[in-house]
Amino acid sequence: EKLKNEKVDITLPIRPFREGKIHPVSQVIDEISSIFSEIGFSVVEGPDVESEYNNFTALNTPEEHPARDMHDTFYLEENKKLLLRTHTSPVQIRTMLSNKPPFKIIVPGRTYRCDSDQTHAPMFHQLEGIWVDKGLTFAHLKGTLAFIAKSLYGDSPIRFKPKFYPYTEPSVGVDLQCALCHGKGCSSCHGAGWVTILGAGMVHSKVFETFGFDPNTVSGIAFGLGTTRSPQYPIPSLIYATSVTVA
Ligand code: 2U9
Repeated sequence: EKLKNEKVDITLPIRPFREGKIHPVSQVIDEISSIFSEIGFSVVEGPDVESEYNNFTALNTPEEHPARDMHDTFYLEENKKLLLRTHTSPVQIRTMLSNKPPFKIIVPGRTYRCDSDQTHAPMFHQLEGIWVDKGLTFAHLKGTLAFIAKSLYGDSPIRFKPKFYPYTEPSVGVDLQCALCHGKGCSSCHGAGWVTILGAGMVHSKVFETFGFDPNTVSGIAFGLGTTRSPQYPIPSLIYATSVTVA
């Protein structure tokens, strides 16, 4: 009788609860990583706190280079030996230190610079990549970047322009024709008709020499893009992560 009277109805539906979801920045990184995996790149990660050797010296960035200025870099020690990485390139350095070519990797992650303002956060995300093997040429670089641009942005034309980075030579910037105005100029592209989407180049021979790799035998392509700053992504989660105002 007691059991019958004290029966508890456990079939009551639970109260609704808020579901979590993947952060838009992580979605962007996952989607770009999946595109790179189609052409054989694996994903590698590394620490946010780095040595000045991995962040600068090994990347052909001498002590007097402006990028080393206190204004750009969060140093963690008076002697400037430890810092918050200013780019994800130290992970490529770690890979070169512990592996022999060939390797083909992308490196997504947090990066830090102390030059923030209303449109630049002191912590932002980058995705860089490096492919080192025998016989890689500028054609491999152009082909890889054209494939990535097409996968991310569809059929908008791209153009290459000369650039300078201490760790690549020659270096290029890649522009995408503005997907909103098709090159006419609008508020999204600041009237230019084109938007820069990434930087890239052939790995500098001095970088190879640091690791004892013979630059006459191996060559490499390298590239970098900002995953939170790239405008005009057509894929849905990327639109969610960026906001574009149409003129
Ligand atoms: C090694 C050798 C070469 C990585 C590269 C870029 C060009 C580049 C920036 C674009 C916008 C990052 O998000 S951003 O601020 N990066 O343009 N990065 S080549 O080159 C390397 C890296 C490591 C050993």
